[in-house]
This record gives sequence, structure tokens and C-alpha cells, in this order.
Amino acid sequence: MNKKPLNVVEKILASHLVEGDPATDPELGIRIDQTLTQDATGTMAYLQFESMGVPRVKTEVSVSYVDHNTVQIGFENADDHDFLQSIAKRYGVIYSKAGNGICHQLHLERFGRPGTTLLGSDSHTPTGGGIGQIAIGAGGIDIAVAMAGGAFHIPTPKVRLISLKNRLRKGTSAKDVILKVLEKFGTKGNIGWIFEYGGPGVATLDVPSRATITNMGAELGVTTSVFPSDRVTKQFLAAQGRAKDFTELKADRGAKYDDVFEIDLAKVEPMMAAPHSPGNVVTVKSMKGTKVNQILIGSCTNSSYRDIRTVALYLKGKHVADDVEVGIACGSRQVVNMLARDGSLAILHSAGCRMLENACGFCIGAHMSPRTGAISLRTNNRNFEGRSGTKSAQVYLVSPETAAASALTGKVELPTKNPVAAVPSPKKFPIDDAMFLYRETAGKGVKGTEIVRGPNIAQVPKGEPLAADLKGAVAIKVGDKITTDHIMPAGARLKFRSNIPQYAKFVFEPCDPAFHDKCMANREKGLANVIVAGESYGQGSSREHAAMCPMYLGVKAVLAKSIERIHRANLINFGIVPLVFDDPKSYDLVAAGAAVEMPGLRAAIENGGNVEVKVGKATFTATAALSDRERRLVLCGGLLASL
Ligand code: MIC
Ligand code: SF4
Repeated sequence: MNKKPLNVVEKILASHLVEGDPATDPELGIRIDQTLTQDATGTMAYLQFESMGVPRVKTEVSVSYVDHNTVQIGFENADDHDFLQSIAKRYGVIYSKAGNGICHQLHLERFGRPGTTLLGSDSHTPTGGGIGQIAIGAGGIDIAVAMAGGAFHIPTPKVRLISLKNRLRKGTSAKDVILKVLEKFGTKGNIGWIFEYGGPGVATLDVPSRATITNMGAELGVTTSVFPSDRVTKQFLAAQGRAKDFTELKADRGAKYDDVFEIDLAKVEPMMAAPHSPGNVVTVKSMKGTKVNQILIGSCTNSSYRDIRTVALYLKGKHVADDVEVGIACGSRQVVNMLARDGSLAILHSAGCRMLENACGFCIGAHMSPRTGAISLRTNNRNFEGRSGTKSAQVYLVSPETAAASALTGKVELPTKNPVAAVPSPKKFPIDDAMFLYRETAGKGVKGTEIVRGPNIAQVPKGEPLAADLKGAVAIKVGDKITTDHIMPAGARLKFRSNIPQYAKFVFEPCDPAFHDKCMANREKGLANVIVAGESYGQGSSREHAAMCPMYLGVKAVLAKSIERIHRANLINFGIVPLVFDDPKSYDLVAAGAAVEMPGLRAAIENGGNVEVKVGKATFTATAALSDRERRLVLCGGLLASL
């Protein structure tokens, strides 16, 4: 009998399927081989793992990275790091010390394996798709479940083939390709899709370039993106001393896709995303000559050796313009070591660049906030308003090539005018795993290890079972595309990630700084809090704090025109009902502060029917569209409460 030809996504999912049938079920449970956490989401993930009472991690490999919060103003970050280090040792997790690099770059270099699944408590985990992994971002509690050996659930995907042909022109790169994809598909409406890259153009892209593309697939809102694993992957793994990790992975001839979109790489122009969304894509040409105040190069999207070496080639023997500040953060120690060996570090220093720590840093607004009203060009993946730490700043997302060319003149420049030679893939990367601790006890753990808990490490709050009826108030009404950075700001507030009562004081700080007090007042009166939102609520980060802190403030339901995938899953994990207006026009009937009732809410959720909502004199309906598994979680008050 002839076997059905499979695409790459189907192949990996089929070998990891533990629940559901892709042909008939809306949701699939998959086995997770690898997990990653980072410090800003990791403390909660490990506290939740600990509360599950499992003696050690059950994955092939689990790594705890410290890369987000390394600024250490005050004791909080250092407390988190100590906690993370000790708990990693105890439960068999590999611990990557601060300074080692950015989780996604490091994972690609040292652990990512084609054909496996990776779940990470960071939305850019799909970077692993560049090496042929099904790599998915999720909330910390989902990672905890995966570390305990549990399945992860995804909507049965629709798969779009992005077929690449020809090769990129000099001066253009992978960032321009993913911006092109974002120009076409935008940041909303892609929920449930997986983008698979294929076609003859794939062979012309090295692994770091592929990873740039899958990394920023997160901005599309897809479940993940993936490349095949081929000779280029083999060469990359061999150069990382990991030849044995290679498996070939390609779509069968005749494999089917739900949609196909073709990109001619030779026609891709330098692109940029204008403020304040990665989906506001324009050509660099259209912005040429615009004065720039700041240029920051790095982040998990563009911090590989290939990227920073390219920047060095543009800046060689030159100096950055007087009135522009240029900062560079490399993705890993390996990248820095290579740049040191080939002279690039000296070039960059001499050119007047500020060399920053190998960490997320500027990307999450932890430092390097630009001046008032600045135009800042950045190679990272998100330019949400205020994320840089300066609300009035205009952040544009660009390729390393565009960043480097513009650094020389202090104006937006076309990198294709004086392009540099392509950086060849290194034959051998310098390998130094010394900052990955507990590799010998990985998967086993060290019993009796004392877990260090400073005063910043607080308890994880647990949800309550869903009440029969909801009686409450609209605590806030927000518009479209509200990101998790609006709901739970990072930057200066990041250090409270391990302390929910403290962090909860800043929920919706950029939209309504009085939100916390209003919610507490309602909670004291026995009223539930409801959040009302427009389209694409909860875009961006995987931070489960954007659900956990509202839960702590007594938020029982979100009523939105649409809710993004990871955030919706987080709401369910914390027992908040994710409701979508049956008629989007009902949004206009709701006013902030209004009294709201949902009579028979629990019964409606139990029966899978729609929910009646009464706001003032208006009555309308909304639906939660939950799978059976999700329904159980919402009814009992979330995942932790269900254990
Ligand atoms: C981000 O880029 O927004 C973050 C910070 O990496 C988040 C994770 C977090 O909020 O800690 C993400 O992408 O998931
Ligand atoms: Fe870190 Fe920025 Fe990447 Fe998030 S997007 S993981 S903050 S570098």
C-alpha cells in the first residue's frame, strides 16, 4: 500500500502524537522532548513544577537560561538567579549562567535537534524551527507539565508552505524575508497555522538565517514555523561538534499543504517594520534619509556570528556617525569568541559601538532606552509602543545590514548600495560549554540540594472553581492589538516576576495605572473583574503573568473580539474564561466601569453553549469555544487547581 506523502510538520507531529487524531480532532496532544525556560518566566515555571511533586525532569533535555533579567539593580534578579540555579541542580535541569547568552541562540547552537519537539516559556522558542524542530512557545506552567512528562496541546494545525526560490541579493538577508512574510500575512488571523519553509531557496540559507525567519514567525501569531533538515543543517551541527544529532527531514514528494505562498528571494528588498507593530512593514527605500538617533543590534532574532560579523564588515575602518548611538549585544559567548578571534570585536569597538552584555537587555527594555521622541533602528522582533522604555520613541525593526549601513551616516540607508561579502558558514565553531552547569546530573538531579529562596521568591497563587454566575464590573475596556507588554509591562517592572502580589500592582500600567486599585476595590466588594478588549488581545510574549496577575486581582473573564493563542492558553491555565463576542458589534455596547452579569456562566461553560452577558441595559452573547480539556481547567480554576 502506498503511504500518504507527508510534509515536515506532519512527520514530526506523527512521531510525537499522544492524544487526538489530526484527521478528526481539533486539538492534538504531543510528547515534548526538550524544554527551555528563561529567568523572567522560569521562576514561576519551576515553582509550579515543584508543586507537582515530581522527583526529576522526565524530558530528553531541559535547560534553564538566565538572559532576560541580568541588569541586577536591587537584590531581586540575583535572588531569582540563585533560586533558578539551585532548583535546576535539584531536578536535573541544565543551568545556563547569566553571561552565557540568549536562550534561543544558545539552544540552537548547543541543544536543538532536527525532528524533535521543544517547548519553551518564551514566545520566540520557534527559533528552533531553523534547525528542523517543532519548537513552540507557551506559558511557564505548560513547560512545568512537559518537564513532568505530560503532553502539550496544540490546535490541529493548518500548514502553509512558504516556498522559497532563487537566492537573496547582496545586502539583503533573512530579516527582510520574514518582514516580507509579515507584510503579507500580518500579525493577526494566523492562529492555528504552522508555516513550513520549502523550495529550492532553502538550500541557500544557513541555519542562523533560517532561525531568524522562524524566530520572528512568533510575530505572525502562528503556532510555530519550521525548516527542513538538510545538508546545511548537517554542516551546522558538525561544525558545532554535534554531527550525531543530525537527521534528515524533508517533505515527501506530493505532500499536501493547506496553502502555498511563494517568495522569490532574488526580488526581496530591504524591509523594515514601522512603529508600533512588527506587521507595519514598509521598504527601507521608502524611509531612506530619515534621521536616526539610536541603532541597536542583537536580540534572539539577529545576534548570530553571521549577523554580527556582517555588521563588522560594514563598519570596518569606519566610524559611526557622531549623533547616533550604536549598541551591539551578541547572542552567545561562542559568537563573542569568534568575533574576538577574527578581529571583528576590535573593528566594532574602533567604530564606536557600545558592546553590550550577551543578553536580551535592550530588547525587553531593561536598558538603553532612547531619548524622548527618538528614532531607534533595532534588529529585534518587537516594536510595541513603550517597550523600549521610552513611550515617545519610534522604533523600527530592521536587518543587521540596514542597521550597519545606517550607523555610518546616522540616517536610514539602503544596505544594498555598498554591500559586503556574504559571511561563509564556519567550518568549526569554538565550543565551550563551561557556563552550562549540571550537565553530568542532567535528567537525574541531585537529591537533597537546598533550594535557595530569597525574599523576592513568593508563592504561586492558585485559582478558584468557576462560580455558578458572574456578577461584577468591567475593570477596563481596551482597543485592538493589546499586547502582553500592555497587560504586564517588563522593563523596569521585570524584577517583580517572581513576586505576584508585587507585580500585580502594575497590571495594565501603560493603559490605566489605577487598574490594580479598581480591581482590589471590586474584589473587596465581592465583585468579579472583567476585561473587555478588541481584536488580537494578548499578542506578543508568552508571559503567563499576564494571566496570573489578573487572576490574583480577581479577574474572572476576558471578553474580546479575538484572543491570541499563547495568551488564551494562559488565561485557561489560570481559570480565566476567554470569551469572544458572538457579534463583534457588542463591543460597542460595553462601557468601562459598567456593571456586568453573566447568569449561568458555569452551566454554559459545562454545556459548551454560549454565555449570556448583561451590561447595563444591553444583553448579548459570547462564546468560549473550549476543548474538553480546556473546559475542565476553566471549571476547576486552572491547571494548578486541577492537579
Ligand atoms: C519578549 O520578547 O516579549 C519576552 C520578554 O522574551 C517574552 C517572555 C517574557 O515576557 O518573559 C516572550 O517573548 O515570551
Ligand atoms: Fe529576549 Fe528579546 Fe528574544 Fe524576548 S525577543 S527572548 S526579550 S531577545
